Amino acid sequence: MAFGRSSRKKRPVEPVTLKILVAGGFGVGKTTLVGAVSEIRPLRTEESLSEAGRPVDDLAGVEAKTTTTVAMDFGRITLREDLVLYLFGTPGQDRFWFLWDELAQGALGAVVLADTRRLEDCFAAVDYFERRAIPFTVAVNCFEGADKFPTETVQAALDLDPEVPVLMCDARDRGSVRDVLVTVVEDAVTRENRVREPAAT
Ligand SMILES: Nc1nc2c(ncn2[C@@H]2O[C@H](COP(=O)(O)OP(=O)(O)OP(=O)(O)O)[C@@H](O)[C@H]2O)c(=O)[nH]1
Ligand SMILES: [Mg+2]
Repeated sequence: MAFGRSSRKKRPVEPVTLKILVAGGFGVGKTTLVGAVSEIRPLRTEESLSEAGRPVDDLAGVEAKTTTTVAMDFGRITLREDLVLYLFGTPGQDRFWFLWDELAQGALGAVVLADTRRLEDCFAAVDYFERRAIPFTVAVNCFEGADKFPTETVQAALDLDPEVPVLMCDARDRGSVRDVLVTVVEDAVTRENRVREPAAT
């Protein structure tokens, strides 16, 4: 049987699948971000915020929030015909840190979502990825009413390596989140190539 060019063209492309983490502090919009872009109904593990959690779950700025992620969010987006991202949203609260190592296995890169009204909430996520050399991009989720800062200010406040991309986003907006994910993939791939092919001397 002959395999001409035309029959080869019709073969479906087997996409490359990449795992991306979505991290950041409590209530910064991780579940919202995964839900905004996922082409499958996102798997969520939301539980109601309880009276018992009130002293530790700081709702300043997200007073309308009624639930929190207790294990993970999961979603999928096809960036290109041959490139599919699996998104894993992490739980935001400190008491679920023990899940992170499991979630981080095999991740190409990560988004650290930040809210400028409480930037310190994402320090732990930034530290986590820096320590493990997992490439990450910082995406500032621009809530209404939050002061807008230039990316350089955010970069300095988080004491980031100048190569770490910082961009503004709206976690509810599909296009905006897509742009963030494209940046994460491009940055992670660039870094990986640099590690594999050190500059010739
Ligand atoms: N105004 C505004 N509200 C947002 C935005 N993103 C998320 N929210 C709201 O903020 C609250 C927190 O969003 P979540 O997506 O649950 O945050 P999370 O980071 O998953 O929270 P945890 O899993 O509990 O850490 C929800 O009430 C959202 O509707 C945004 O970009 N703008
Ligand atoms: Mg969540």
